[in-house]
This record gives sequence, structure tokens and C-alpha cells, in this order.
Amino acid sequence: MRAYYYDNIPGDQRLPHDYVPSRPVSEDTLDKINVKHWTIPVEGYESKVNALAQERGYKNRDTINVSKEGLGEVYEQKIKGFFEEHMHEDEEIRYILSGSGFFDVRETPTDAWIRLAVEPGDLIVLPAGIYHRFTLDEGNCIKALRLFQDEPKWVPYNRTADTDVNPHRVNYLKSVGV
Ligand code: KMT
Ligand code: NI
Repeated sequence: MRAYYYDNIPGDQRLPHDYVPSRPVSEDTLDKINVKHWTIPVEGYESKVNALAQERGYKNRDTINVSKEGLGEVYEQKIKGFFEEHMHEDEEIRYILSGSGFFDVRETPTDAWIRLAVEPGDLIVLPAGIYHRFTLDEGNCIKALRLFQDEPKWVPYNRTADTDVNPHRVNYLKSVGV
């Protein structure tokens, strides 16, 4: 997984939006905003993903195929929704099986976008309360395992003045020392 600051240049969300020269984001910076990631080769991934899921209490899972074929008539609407800046009241856990895409997460306290370019074998955990969004890249497809804790709170809350005071958001800010 590569992590870098998003260039904020208006235009196609599927393009890399990497500064020239690139501004890579360090492991230390990801640690500070509590974004976790592991690389688990897709070949024979089951036992390792199962072990991590057990250790972290992820009891349920499903797979999502984000592509025109995979989503059918809700494709455009989903693609648009994924890219709206939002938060969840639970972790967002994704293990990439095939394809690729970009998760953008807000750095705190700068509010800069950090782009996570994910590919097969990447497992990412976005903490509850972090503002983020997702887009396909120019390959236009990604297949991912979505892992859930027991009570999935999957509602996306788009960023507003209300989400700024959501208890999960407030806890997140406390957890990263803001
Ligand atoms: C989400 O919640 O943003 C998604 O599931 C996006 C697709 S998973 C690669
Ligand atoms: Ni989300």
C-alpha cells in the first residue's frame, strides 16, 4: 500500500492525484491518525485473515465487488456515495482480493487528505470517527472482503457540523490527541 498526500487538484477522482514530486506519508503519520494496515498475500490468505479477525473481534464478513458488473443499476449512485466525505461509528475494515482503488483519509489536525492506494493483499482498518472516502482508480474494479464487528454500524454519516460532535468522532479526536 502506498500512502501520499492528495494534491487537491480538481478533476477525475480516479486519477492518482499525487503531487509532483510526490509527498509520501510515513508509517509514523498513519500511526498518529490510528490507521492500521497489514499486507497478507492473497494466495492462501484465509488462515491469516481469520487469525487477525479472531484477534480483533471481527465476527462477520462479506465480499463486495465494486464494478459496473458487480453493482449493476446502483453503480453510479454507490460510486458517488463512497466518495462523499463521511464517518462511521465503527471501524471500516477492508481486505483487497483483486483490483485496486483509493481510500482517502483526513489527517488530524491538518485536515489534509491522505490517499491510500490499495491493491490485492492490503488489509486496512480505518478507525471509527475518522473522515474518509473511497474511489475506484482507472482500473474501474475492486473486490474486497468487508469485515465487521458483531453489531455492524454501517451507516455512513456525511460530514456536517453534526458529525463534528458525534460521540464517536469526539472519541476519535481524543484518541489521536486533539
Ligand atoms: C466503502 O464502504 O467505502 C466501501 O466498501 C468501498 C469499497 S471497498 C473497497
Ligand atoms: Ni466508509
